[in-house]
Amino acid sequence: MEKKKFYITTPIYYPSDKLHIGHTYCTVATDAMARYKRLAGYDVMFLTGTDEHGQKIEQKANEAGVSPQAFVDRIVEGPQGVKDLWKLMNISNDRFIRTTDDYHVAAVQRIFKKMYDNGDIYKGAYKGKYCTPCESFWTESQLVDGCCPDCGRPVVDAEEEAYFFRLSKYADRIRDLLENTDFLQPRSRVNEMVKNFIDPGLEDLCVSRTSFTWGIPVDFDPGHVVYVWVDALFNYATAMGYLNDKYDDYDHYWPADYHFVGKEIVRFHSIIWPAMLMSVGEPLPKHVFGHGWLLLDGGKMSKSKGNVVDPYILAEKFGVDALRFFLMRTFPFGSDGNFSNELLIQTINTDLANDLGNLVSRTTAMVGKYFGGTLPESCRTWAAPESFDTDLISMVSALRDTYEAQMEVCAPHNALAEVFKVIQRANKYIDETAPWALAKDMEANSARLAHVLYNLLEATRICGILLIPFMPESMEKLFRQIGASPEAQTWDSAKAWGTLPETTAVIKGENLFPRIDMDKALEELEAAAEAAKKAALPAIEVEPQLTEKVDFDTFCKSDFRAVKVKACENVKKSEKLLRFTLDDGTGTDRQILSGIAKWYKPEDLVGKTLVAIVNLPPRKMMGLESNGMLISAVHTEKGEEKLNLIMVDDSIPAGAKLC
Ligand code: ME8
Repeated sequence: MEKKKFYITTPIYYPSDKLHIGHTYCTVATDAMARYKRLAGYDVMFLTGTDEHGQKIEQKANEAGVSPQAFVDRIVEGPQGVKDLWKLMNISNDRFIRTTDDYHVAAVQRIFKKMYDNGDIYKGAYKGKYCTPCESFWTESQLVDGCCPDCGRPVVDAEEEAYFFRLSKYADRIRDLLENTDFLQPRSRVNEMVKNFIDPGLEDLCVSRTSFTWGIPVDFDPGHVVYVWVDALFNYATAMGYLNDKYDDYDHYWPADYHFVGKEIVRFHSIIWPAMLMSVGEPLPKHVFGHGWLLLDGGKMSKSKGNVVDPYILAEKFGVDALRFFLMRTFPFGSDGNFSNELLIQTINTDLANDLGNLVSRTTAMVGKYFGGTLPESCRTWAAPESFDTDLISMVSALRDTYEAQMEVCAPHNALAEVFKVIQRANKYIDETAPWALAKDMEANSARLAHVLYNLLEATRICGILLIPFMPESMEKLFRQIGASPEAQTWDSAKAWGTLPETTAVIKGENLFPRIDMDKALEELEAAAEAAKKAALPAIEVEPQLTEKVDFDTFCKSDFRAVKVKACENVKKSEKLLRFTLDDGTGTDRQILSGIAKWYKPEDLVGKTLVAIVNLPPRKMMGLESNGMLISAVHTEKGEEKLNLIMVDDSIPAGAKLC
């Protein structure tokens, strides 16, 4: 029988900065869903990629002094770039699209022309408000307190010749789609869209720009580039081969089953995207799911606020699977959730170390200890089951269905909650059956003990299968430990209690999820975040040069001389000051105080020839008089201030004038 297809996408990410845990959240959710569908036997297409055009990228590239293409190449393909992060997070995407890929560029030009030819795109003049960071146009009525309704930043007036898309023409059909179908999920997002955008009246959308060049050129009107959202949204179709020859899966996979997107881009996906598809006469995606945000201290994570969380640090410290699991287990998928390191560690300790880890290690240890790793034949059944036997078996046997029901409504957090209810039940079963007590009289109890342990292995196996989409690598290890062959890891076998052969060899392996010392881990995370922040700082920074001119005569009034250090000591009660006794060539010692104790030991400076300005008025510091100033070179290295005294050749006599 031909497999049913399932096509799912993440948003394509802006490669304007390194991605953070918020981006990882959406991609891990999509990955878990894709893996679940593959497990359940679907022919899955999972697409992700990068959205590389637009003014924001152009500006960032200019700031970095590189071309926009070189700029995005580094963030997409470079170390700790987008592709690298998805590899780290074990993301199983089948395809990756970059909107700078030639085939996509050519297809978008064809799409734009198609909408122009059918009269849905026309030329007009754009007057309105533009949010540069969001690359979004807004009408006056959409602004919130005069600022961008998405990001809250100020908008600017913009006016230019531009192409428009007849979004208004599709208002009724979009309203119908939102209100009368399950296209947009969760349902609460429908009300937001209708109230905020449809009810006030949909206006035509400006879909070309002339004020910058980093975009897909409108090929029939040079000077215009296609609005980045038109370019970006069509990625979902071009990556399957729509209007291009690069791929030929469009007829097979389109329409997409799910677009997973963050809540702030639901507007683009549930209004503009279906309207444009209606315009080009293509079927609409079946569902758009608008998930919530991971918040940090109650606010959105963003690079500009400097409050982003680095997935590399967390994955290295706790393991990729633990991180994936935490993201999906903790936050209801449609709502916002507050991220914290404490919550992450707590979840790992409670669910993974305590509940799942203990179940696996206790069960495998007991099979090893009491039966040398292999249970005897006929352990599968027991003639007179106790109520807790039937309770466990019926709960585990029903698990796949309850799990599936939750996954089908995009509630991975609930699906995981169902699995963990069973894991907790299985741990309780260990207490109820007390295998260690049975083991005291093996002659009498060996068959019963073997049955109890078989039940525990089966419960573990079935929970393990349903956890594959969330923690694929750890479940491989788990299956090895409980001796589950590939046939005992399938979706079908998750509903078939008793699949594990009775004489399977169980291996007590490494602890799958070691317990984490909260205080120690928090401290280490803080240090790692600090180090990462430092590493991101520029290697060398020097103060910008002054542009204000000083006239030559004024400059010449400063008297710079070579001076030799006769003595140098720390000033009492001062951490900063050194007191220098200097030979300045006049025959009288000169005293200068200098705030450089952080960088030099006094004894190292004796005998050196330095440069001082000697005609400054005297200054008192810590009760001592300073006559002049020593000249140093200063710069910043990785955010740390560095200072080097200017030392000159010792053959230069004391008092020599520098000019
Ligand atoms: O929006 N919590 O790209 P993007 C949860 N290029 N999700 C978050 C998040 C957080 N703290 N921060 C970001 C774009 N995201 C467009 C998409 S699709 C045709 C074009 C999510 O890199 C965000 O909600 O700014 C969005 O869904 C995704 O990351 C990409 O954001």
